[in-house]
Amino acid sequence: MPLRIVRNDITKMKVDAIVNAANKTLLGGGGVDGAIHKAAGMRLLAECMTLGGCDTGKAKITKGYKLPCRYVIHTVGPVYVDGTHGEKELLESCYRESLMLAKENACESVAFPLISSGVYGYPKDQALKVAIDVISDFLLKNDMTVYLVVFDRAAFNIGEKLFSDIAEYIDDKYVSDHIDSRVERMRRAEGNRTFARPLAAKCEECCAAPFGDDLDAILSEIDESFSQMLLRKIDEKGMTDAECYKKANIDRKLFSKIRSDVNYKPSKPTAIAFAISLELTLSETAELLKKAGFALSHSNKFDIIIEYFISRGNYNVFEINEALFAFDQCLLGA
Ligand code: AR6
Repeated sequence: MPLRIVRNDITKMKVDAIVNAANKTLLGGGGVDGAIHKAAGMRLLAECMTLGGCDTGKAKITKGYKLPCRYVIHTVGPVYVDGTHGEKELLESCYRESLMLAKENACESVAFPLISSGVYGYPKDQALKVAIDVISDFLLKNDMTVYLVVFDRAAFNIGEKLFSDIAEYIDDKYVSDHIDSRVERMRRAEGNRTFARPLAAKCEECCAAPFGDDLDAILSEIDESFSQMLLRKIDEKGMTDAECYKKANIDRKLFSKIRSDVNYKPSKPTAIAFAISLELTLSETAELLKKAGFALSHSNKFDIIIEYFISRGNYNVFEINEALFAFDQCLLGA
């Protein structure tokens, strides 16, 4: 089931559990911890007082009280020193332990803030990478919807190198696209002048042809549908259905709908998510998209970013979503 990156105040998330970036006392503090205690009310503090604190990298669970979630999972992130004090392992452990607690308590949805990335000073891009790595690994084996809640856009910054590479790629494609479209416009104008009459004459010829029976014959040879091609590719790649939809960041219900409806028409991000999950080449991706009536073009950033990742053989849907989010595009998956 999917990982979604959203911009929100975590205290407003209607999920089974939200995760709190707490300190070892579990008795409240500033940042997201302060916001959660304030929104949950004094009874949360009262329950926290019974827990006896929590070690760094570990997690404990309480009720949600006045919050719109059932539970709050309190975890204590590492204070970032210089990256050589086991910070990464401890931060990974926060996500893992919180997810395990959520699972043990039958949570179907859980929302995380970017733990340690505020007062505790963990560099935000690295904190985000740790979060995405651990959560996506967990989601490959477990059914849960996980939200990574990013408070403000400034807090969300993908690795500088990746960002500038993509920005450059977009620029290049825009430039070539603009040149192409100018050439195309001229060619069309030229073509219209040269071929206006002969084309009209030809049209009369075809329009005069009877096509009643032919149309039936043509329709009976209708091509493989999106759903059929998707299922065929899953088999060819030796994947199970579950492996495919989890890797695509698509939820099981949507996949079942696609599987059971041979004429299902997915949204473009869903179709692309499957192409990424199946690790299709650019031309195979084009073929799959065509089945759903779509194409990748150079006239929008979304398509160019997708092309950027596929052409580099990077099929990590979570990294792609990270980039799409940073460029203000809609995300892949359901
Ligand atoms: N919703 C979502 N994210 C938020 C919210 C919110 N309402 N408020 C802040 N953030 P921090 P830490 C983001 O400092 O670094 C506390 O005093 C924020 O932008 O809350 O783990 C505890 O008691 C940042 O990206 O947690 C500890 O002493 C992220 O949440 C200490 O801070 C985490 O920032 C823990 O520090």
